[in-house]
Amino acid sequence: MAKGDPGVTARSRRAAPRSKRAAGGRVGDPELVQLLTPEGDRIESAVGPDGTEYRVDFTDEEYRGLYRDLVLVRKLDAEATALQRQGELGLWASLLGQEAAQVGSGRALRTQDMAFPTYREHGVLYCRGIDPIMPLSLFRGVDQGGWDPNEFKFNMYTIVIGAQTLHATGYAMGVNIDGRTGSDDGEAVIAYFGDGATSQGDVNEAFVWAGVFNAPLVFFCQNNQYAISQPLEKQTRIPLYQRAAGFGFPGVRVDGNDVLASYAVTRTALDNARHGQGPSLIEAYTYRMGAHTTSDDPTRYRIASEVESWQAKDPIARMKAFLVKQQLADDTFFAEVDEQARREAVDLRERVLAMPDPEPVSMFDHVYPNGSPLLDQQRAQFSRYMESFEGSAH
Ligand SMILES: Cc1ncc(C[n+]2csc(CCOP(=O)(O)OP(=O)(O)O)c2C)c(N)n1
Ligand SMILES: [Mg+2]
Repeated sequence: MAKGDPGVTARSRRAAPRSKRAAGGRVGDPELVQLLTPEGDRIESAVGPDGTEYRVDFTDEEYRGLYRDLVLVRKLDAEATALQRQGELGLWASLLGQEAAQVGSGRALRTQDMAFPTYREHGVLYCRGIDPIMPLSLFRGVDQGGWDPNEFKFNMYTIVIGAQTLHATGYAMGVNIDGRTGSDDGEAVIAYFGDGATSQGDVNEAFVWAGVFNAPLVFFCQNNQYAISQPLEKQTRIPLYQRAAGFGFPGVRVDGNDVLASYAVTRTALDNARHGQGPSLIEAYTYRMGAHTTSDDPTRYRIASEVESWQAKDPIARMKAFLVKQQLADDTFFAEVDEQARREAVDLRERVLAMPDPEPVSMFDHVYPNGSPLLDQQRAQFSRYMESFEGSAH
């Protein structure tokens, strides 16, 4: 587990970066903040469009911790996909390819920060310390989500596209009203959403309200290039991060397959928010390597060569290349991480298969916190109905 804090932790001497480059610094990618190239080479710092300089300063242990996180969340995600294929889950929305955007931003959150996910943020959920089985019980249909948003500072998964950006804005406005910003201990809020969600009214309304009320909110858009079958060019004619300017707050595009840059950019945006500097938009430029969900067949709308070109930018491969090149990890370490991932996946599978089916009458339990007379009536009626089957073959 990485707890890196740029500027605070000791710099790794062996991991000393090669060179310093302005944002991207690569032909064709002038707008991308990147600190780790696809080949695994470190870039000392990168400059965002508003002149902000981004860098990280992790210890060797923290670099290895980030790699471990990436491998674990990918393995658990693959296990969930397999469980769905075997009929054990109703549906699964895989994060394959988006591990760095999620682990980088998830590890950038401080304990007091609040996150509002979509249905795909299993990596952020993992970083928040929530048992990875929680979303599986939701997708198995045996409960309605399961975790306490206040305990973990991680809201329920939201399937309604973009709705959580409004929830996050309202929450962040409340943080301001309660006076919980203005210091290092201040609370910042992060709202996750996709490229397709940027076309939703909810998201644009959230931008307006967050901007006007200076809400301590980071809008974190994982641009994975598709909204189910709809490619990015159907959502926008300008880079998504540039939309922020129209709402009066900063926007930045980060290489979402680079865990270091994703961390650096998110940590800066969160710290700005907690210090009262208002909202910002991060566009994490990444790619959905798998299907939209297990109900989708991406071969019907995208070509194999496109997927292959993104495989060359794989977030885990580049972190591994970095660790090897800098001699921060050896084969024993990589084998041990793989073994841990295998064990955790087996454990996840066994616990999913052992999940009890809920009593049908329990569907009335969480409708209202304190119940209601009408609901009591319905519960009693339903119980009588269920009892009518007792002793019968049905
Ligand atoms: C309000 C609403 N409209 C439509 C849908 C159906 N739907 C589910 S996922 C999705 C695409 C979302 O794409 P994007 O925002 O890019 O997120 P991604 O799934 O790529 O992470 C749509 C249209 C929905 N869930 N909610
Ligand atoms: Mg998308």
